[in-house]
Amino acid sequence: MNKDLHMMSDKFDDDGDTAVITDVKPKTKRPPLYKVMLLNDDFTPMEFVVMVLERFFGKNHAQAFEIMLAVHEKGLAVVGVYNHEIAETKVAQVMDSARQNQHPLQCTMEKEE
Ligand code: TYC
Repeated sequence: MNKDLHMMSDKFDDDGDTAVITDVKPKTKRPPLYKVMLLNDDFTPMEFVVMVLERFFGKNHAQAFEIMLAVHEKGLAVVGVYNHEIAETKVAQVMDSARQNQHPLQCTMEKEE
């Protein structure tokens, strides 16, 4: 009998003329995470940056002051790591608040490697 008549597919073909993929990647992938960063400038008041860190990033006053000083001294700092939607919301909250108060404070996000 011709074997091709009862073979379901090449997947079950054992005659050595076809390849079968056995090295399969695990399929679950964690969603990418994004670093949210504050940038230093010469004009935004220190106390405004501290307020932003308390209000939008859940920092207590001491943590907020420490992060604000790190940004002031180093030029920028990561203030939190979130999924894409939450990171976008944080950036928008900071940028809206800065604009409403006429401060040039900048907040950006960057995909984590
Ligand atoms: N450099 C500002 C000042 O001296 C303070 C500041 C800190 C501004 C952090 C922005 O992200 C910032 N008033």
